[in-house]
Amino acid sequence: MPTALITGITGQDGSYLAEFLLQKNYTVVGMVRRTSIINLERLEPIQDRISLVQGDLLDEGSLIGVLREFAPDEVYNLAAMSFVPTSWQQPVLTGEATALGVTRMLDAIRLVNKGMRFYQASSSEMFGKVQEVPQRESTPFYPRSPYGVAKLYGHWITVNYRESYGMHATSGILFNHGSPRRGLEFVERKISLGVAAIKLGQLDKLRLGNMDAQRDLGFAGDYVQAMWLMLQQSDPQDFVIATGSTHSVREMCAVAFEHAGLDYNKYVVQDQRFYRPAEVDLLVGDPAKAGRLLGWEPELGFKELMHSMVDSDLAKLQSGVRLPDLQEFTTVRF
Ligand code: NAP
Ligand code: G4F
Repeated sequence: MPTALITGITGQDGSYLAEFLLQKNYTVVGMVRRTSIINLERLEPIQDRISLVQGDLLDEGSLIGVLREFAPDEVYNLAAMSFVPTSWQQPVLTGEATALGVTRMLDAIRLVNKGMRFYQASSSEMFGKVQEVPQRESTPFYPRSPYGVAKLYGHWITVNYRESYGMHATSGILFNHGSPRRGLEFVERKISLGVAAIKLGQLDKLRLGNMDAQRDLGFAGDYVQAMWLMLQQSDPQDFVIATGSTHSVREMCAVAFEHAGLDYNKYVVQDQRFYRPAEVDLLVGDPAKAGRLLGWEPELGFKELMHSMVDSDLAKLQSGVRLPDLQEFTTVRF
């Protein structure tokens, strides 16, 4: 059976992709970076069925070592500094991991075995100040954050290695996707956890930034299937993966609070600290090419996703799962 290497396996998408590939009988190898606390929460149910190996996108030698040892057929590069606000605070680190990290991995593949298939986790953040609505594969890019700029570098270096070396290197331009496993700092999870905490009397107010921003938001479990489909094509190409509809942060709040029987107007406070130096106002993708060539379409809708996240956070808080101190959660600049 084929072997897949996943970088970023400890993240949201990495955990869903690992589960998906195990169902397809892959041997799954996950690359994890060294941390002072082991961070395998999202992998708990499958930990005994995958191999984990240390490596870091900042260190090309470690990538070459992992590729030599496990000889994967497919490499899914999901690792990145993925949180947009942090990219203004740490622009150089963001460039090292999210941009140059892609070159390090592509070059490691070129050196070890350029027959390995490569997936790059590109992002709708690259469209930034959008030049066309909806955004499709041919839409010009205009990134609005150091993160978006770094992802754009990763995108073009993937195209370049494909064209320079004939590698099966593919870039998936994925629009926002969440799940109950989403990092706490991303807006839809901040909202679902905030709703659960307010409902249970553990929090008074939810502090947010720009509630007019609009995002095309799907379910991570649906999106990892598209990654795999891209690597099964004989002809490597780039694809937009999106739902085709968009929702404001305000709408996310309305749907999530309403699901818990609450009116968001009473609890949400707009706080300047959560506004960004440059905003991406509107993202909405056109997934027609993915539908046509990959046969991919999203299954879980926006409301169902928000509801499942609220339900999951309610269950977690009720079962006493220790989440970060809720006071800090509302004031730290996520
Ligand atoms: P995530 O939950 O933040 O996971 C990021 C992963 O990258 C974590 O496993 C993290 O490891 C790892 N990582 C960070 N720096 C690393 C380094 N230097 N070396 C090795 N590993 C490193 O992100 P996600 O939501 O799953 O997203 C997966 C990928 O898709 C990311 O590249 C993201 O930028 C991109 N993307 C996401 C979305 C979305 O809406 N979710 C949309 C478009 C594109 P630790 O656990 O050690 O921190
Ligand atoms: O949830 P966000 O932080 O996600 P953002 O910036 O769209 O980035 C996510 O999606 C990208 C794909 O387009 C990925 F590449 C990236 O890795 C990440 O997964 O913010 C969404 C929107 C923004 O417009 C932000 O200004 O929500 C707005 N927002 C309003 N209040 C907030 C908040 N965002 C956060 N994180 N926290 C707030 O309190």
